[in-house]
Amino acid sequence: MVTVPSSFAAARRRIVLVVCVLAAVSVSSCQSETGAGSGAVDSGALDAAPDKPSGSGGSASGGSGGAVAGSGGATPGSGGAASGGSGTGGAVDAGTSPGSGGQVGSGGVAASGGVTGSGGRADAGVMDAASGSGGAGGRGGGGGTSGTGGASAGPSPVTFSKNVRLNDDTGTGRQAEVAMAAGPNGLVIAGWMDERATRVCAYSFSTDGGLTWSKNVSIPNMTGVFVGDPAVAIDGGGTMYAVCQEYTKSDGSAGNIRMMTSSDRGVTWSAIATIQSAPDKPWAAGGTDDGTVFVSWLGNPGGIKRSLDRGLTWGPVQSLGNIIHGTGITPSNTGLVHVPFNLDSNRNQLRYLRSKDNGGTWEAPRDLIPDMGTFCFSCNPRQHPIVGSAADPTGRYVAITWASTMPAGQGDDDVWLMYSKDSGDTWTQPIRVNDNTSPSRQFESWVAVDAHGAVHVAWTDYRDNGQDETFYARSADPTKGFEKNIQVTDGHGSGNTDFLGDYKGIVVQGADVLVVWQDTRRDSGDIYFSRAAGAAGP
Ligand SMILES: [Ca+2]
Ligand SMILES: [Ca+2]
Repeated sequence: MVTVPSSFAAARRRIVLVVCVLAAVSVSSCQSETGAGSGAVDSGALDAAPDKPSGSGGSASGGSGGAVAGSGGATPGSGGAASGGSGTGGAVDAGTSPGSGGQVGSGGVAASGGVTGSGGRADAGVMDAASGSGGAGGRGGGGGTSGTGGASAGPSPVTFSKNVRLNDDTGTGRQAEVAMAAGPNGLVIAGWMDERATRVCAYSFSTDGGLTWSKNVSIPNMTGVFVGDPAVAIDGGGTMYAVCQEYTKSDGSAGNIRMMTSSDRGVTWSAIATIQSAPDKPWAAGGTDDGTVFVSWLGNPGGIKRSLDRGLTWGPVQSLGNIIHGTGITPSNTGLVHVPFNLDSNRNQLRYLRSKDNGGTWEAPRDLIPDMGTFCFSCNPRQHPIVGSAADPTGRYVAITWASTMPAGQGDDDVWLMYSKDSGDTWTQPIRVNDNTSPSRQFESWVAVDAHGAVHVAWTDYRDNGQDETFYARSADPTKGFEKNIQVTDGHGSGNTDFLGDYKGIVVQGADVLVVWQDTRRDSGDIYFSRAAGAAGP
């Protein structure tokens, strides 16, 4: 969505590409965080009755110990000590603040008995409002690698790496509006709007799954007024697509979608071409076939179209109706393509378009819910009706996310998710992802789905005194709730900022979860990346 450049006075020059500091991503061996409090949770803290309160907050250290033990395997060394996990329950009563919570700690619900080792993926951490006085404490064990007594693991641990800054400038210009895509053989690309000098769309890519990143490359403004709103994609053959909106009117009411591509893992890039006239905000997605790429844009009407030859030629435009912002595009390897978006924010329905032939033809659109809630256009920073989507590689398990104020929420922005297990035929109602217990803003959510159908969500979170932080949550099956929210950021910035870029990126690559976001810890905006190795594992 258009934002007026803040640094027009800067010299109008092509960005000189600066060498990127290729900071290695370090992965902590720690598997679970320890909650506040002192009373250790042993296996006895695993309680098959999810509605059992913890009483007066027997402040649990860890929720982790018990949670891990119950989640199918056992913590290394504890030898499957906790046989306690029932098939259904297992609340971790990790109360640090009696009466305030009712959160069930993550990892605390065992899919099957710990000692049997047959656990598989645990249904971890269902939020249970009936948990009564159980405290909010204890980051419940996200851990649970297989113990000595168990033959297989519980849920894969989630440990985010040290945050790495991707924009390689040394100044304090603002970077915002970040998107990310993953492809074959460790290929990842991130793109953002960059105001280090004259505003450009900037990109960095990785050929090793995010361990190291390239120097920044860019698409400058060439014939318009300014540029922004980058989008990125990688197709099944590994061609990278760097997309950028070039505005030809200063109010953002007209412009062109620009694109450059690389088919040699970023060694060389094509010339920058105009591929579509559009007023604002393109999105892009790589198809599973080499050379297949989708591009969408907002407007009245917005549209979507497909290329089968790396963007050289394009098929017909499928109209999307009046969309203000946000058209997630989710291809798959079975020909299913899912496209959910907010239609006409005055009427505010969640509209869903599906193709079963890889975007060759489209079914009649359906409205999944009639009201997506209230979007905080006037907030600082704003939340627009942006809709993210993702699916497992087959397109069967599909997730849609957005942030808005809904009647079932906290009275302010919350993160919502709808989930389908049948290729988009039927959907859950909106499920709240954020588990903070006092009202605060959670917004700018984005989603990934792994090969096992598990859902991974990232968003901006103001729960810690209104600071700008990024959080994450996982669920093996969102119909059973989400694991306890985890903070991705290892620093924080002021949340008192006028603009946080509207959206962010999260992708699954193999067994890893990759997250990219705008961060105000250093200046008015930088692009940071973190990686949770193995978090999308079986
Ligand atoms: Ca910056
Ligand atoms: Ca909230």
